[in-house]
Amino acid sequence: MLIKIPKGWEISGGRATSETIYMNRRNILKGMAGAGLIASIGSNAAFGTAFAADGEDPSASLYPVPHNDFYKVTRALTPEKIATTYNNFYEFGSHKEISEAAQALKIRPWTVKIDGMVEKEMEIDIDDLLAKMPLEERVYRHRCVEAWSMVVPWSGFPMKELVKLAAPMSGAKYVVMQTFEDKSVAPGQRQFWYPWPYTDGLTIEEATNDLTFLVTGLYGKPLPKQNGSPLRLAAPWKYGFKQVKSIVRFSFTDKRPETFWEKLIKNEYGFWANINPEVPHPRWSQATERDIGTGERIPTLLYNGYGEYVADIYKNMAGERLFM
Ligand SMILES: Nc1nc2c(c(=O)[nH]1)N[C@H]1C(S)=C(S)[C@@H](COP(=O)(O)O)O[C@H]1N2
Ligand SMILES: [Mo]
Repeated sequence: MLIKIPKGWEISGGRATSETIYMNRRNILKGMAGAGLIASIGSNAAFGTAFAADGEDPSASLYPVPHNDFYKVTRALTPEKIATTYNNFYEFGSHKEISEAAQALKIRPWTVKIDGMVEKEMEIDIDDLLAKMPLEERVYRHRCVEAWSMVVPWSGFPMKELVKLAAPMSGAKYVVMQTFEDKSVAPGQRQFWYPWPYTDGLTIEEATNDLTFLVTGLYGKPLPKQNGSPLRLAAPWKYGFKQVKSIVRFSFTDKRPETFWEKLIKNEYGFWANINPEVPHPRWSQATERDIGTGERIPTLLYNGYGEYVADIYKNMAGERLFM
């Protein structure tokens, strides 16, 4: 296997979390699961009462998770307060101040369905999934098509681990991610002109790239609801609208899906949506972006700075609308 030497984009390794704390918590859980003491983590109250205070996310005791220092970002981390109060989540309103409204979302019980072109369709409880997956922390850039961006420490696991679990058939080419649908908690879903539920997709090759991350936490804690709890995507070389929040379903298919944003405005938002400062949005430039932490305007990078990991995926795709 080719070992990649990290490039010079340095960060202070300041987010590194304690391996010791992590190991203790994980070992307790693994030991209990191994001994059959918890038949189904999270699908009953045992997990929550044993490890988390009332009202806390039952996955709280899993965090912090070990920091993966391989993916480095030179910019400063965005303050947690800003990353968790300036959000896009149209289910809760088509503006940035949805963090309070999003608290109406019920994140337990939460079941993730895996279906379509897979060996065996399945439904898996989120806490069972968390217990199976190798959780780690990664600092990634996050760039919205609206030309703002942030840098945050996500916790989660490589999407390729979920693809492995799903065991797609050899003919499957795409995986479609779908957000929950519940008008009673998400007032935005009563706005009938949006093509709910929110969906977006990746090719299997993209989904199994090392960079592609399924996020379960932020800043060393469970993911806040407004950021897409309990499970959202971070494929950081693509615009933010690809990063589906609060996922309830992964469907494998051989047909390229039409995504939420394509259904809504096809000439502005395409399937690939790779970041490129030289390809403007039809209504504005993508050359620069505003860092919502520092307020600075900075140059946008091709593939958001992740070209060394992902550019090869697209080398034989001339003719595809790769950048919007
Ligand atoms: N279900 C759902 N997922 C979504 C969105 C949304 O409105 N609904 N907005 C997307 C957009 S446009 C962006 S920029 C990111 C914002 O993620 P953040 O609020 O964690 O920064 O979520 C993406 N995922
Ligand atoms: Mo976005």
